[in-house]
Amino acid sequence: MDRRLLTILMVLALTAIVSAPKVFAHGEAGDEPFLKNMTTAFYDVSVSPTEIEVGQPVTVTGTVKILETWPHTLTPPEIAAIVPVVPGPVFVLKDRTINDQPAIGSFFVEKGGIYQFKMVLLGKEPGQWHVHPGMAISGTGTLVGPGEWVTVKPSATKFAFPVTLLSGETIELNTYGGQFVWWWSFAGFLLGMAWMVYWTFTKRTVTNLAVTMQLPVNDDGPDIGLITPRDHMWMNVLAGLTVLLLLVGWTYATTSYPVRWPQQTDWITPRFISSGETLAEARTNGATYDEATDTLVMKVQVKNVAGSAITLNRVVIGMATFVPGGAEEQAKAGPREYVGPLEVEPKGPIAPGETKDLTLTISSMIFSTARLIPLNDPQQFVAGVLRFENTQGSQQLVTVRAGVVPTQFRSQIRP
Ligand SMILES: [Cu+2]
Repeated sequence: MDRRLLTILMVLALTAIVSAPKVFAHGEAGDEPFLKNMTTAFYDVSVSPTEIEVGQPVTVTGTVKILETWPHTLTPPEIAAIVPVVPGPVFVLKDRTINDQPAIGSFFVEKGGIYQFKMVLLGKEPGQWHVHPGMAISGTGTLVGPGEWVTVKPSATKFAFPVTLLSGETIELNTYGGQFVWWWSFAGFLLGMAWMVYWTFTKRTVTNLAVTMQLPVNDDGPDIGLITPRDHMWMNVLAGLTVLLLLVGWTYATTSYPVRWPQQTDWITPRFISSGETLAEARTNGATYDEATDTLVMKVQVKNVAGSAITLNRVVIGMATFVPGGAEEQAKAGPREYVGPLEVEPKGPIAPGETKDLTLTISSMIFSTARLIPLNDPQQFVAGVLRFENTQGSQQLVTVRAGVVPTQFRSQIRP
């Protein structure tokens, strides 16, 4: 490659690295809106406490429902794991349950499934970290739930993560085998580097591609001194050292660890959690979205099929929860940045047997910060979960989907 071009590229790369501002989000805004609102709904999420010292626990609880509206363009959900979404290995995962069952690894999931999770994390690195629960779905990727800032303060006691093995021996998992893994990988790296440096700097293989490209595949190019018998000798030495490294590794593993076990997989099918006693039948009659004011208006026809009056107390869209009532009600619904107000018109409960046309108005910055509503997509849908409650306190989750018509784009508003 032209040296000047290479220099420019290097300078640009360095500038990008040095000048990049601290990144806070987890890329949730980057995902297409359908990937968030049509796939899952996270609700009742809690991350607490939000201030700890290194080594102390943070508990993440909540529920995620895989929606019946799962897009057919995505692989159907089959296997998933609930994971902490944090910036790098700044916490360790100590304990995790799904629907009250220990979930060491992944578990089987299905459309419509409801998964209550609990994760206990231990603070490992001091700092301010944004902690989200996420659902890593095989074939789709990680769908992120609402997050909360957690401050991890330095501690006088050193971070420890002891684990007792089947043999009864207790090891420190944070450092176990760390030195060996490092030096062993480094030995392999050195061999690779020796090979690369040999062919790049002393030969015309890479620096003179125009010449070497002219040669047929199995031509050593002896007349231009490209590959000599001496090179063959050194490459045989490198290959020999690689085989030796492998032999040493195998012998070391067999003699030092006579009892070995394959890595264990424990996939569970979590116990079924119902969407609740049937209280309501809901049908959407379209929605509009005003980007300039971040306002979603959804028309829903609700029929009360329960024996007592019902009310709508939550609308969950992707990682966001919208709640009727004031700040106090909102604070109970999840991490602050992902909870917004919900206005239901007409107000008041729906009597048994009554069918009411409701207008749900949600004005919230979350729509644009998390990019939840499609604005320019071939399929303009928004899906969400409506939660109804009757006077006895029974609740039902109803998944709805509505076509969204954008009424005003932000670019139309000129300052
Ligand atoms: Cu985040």
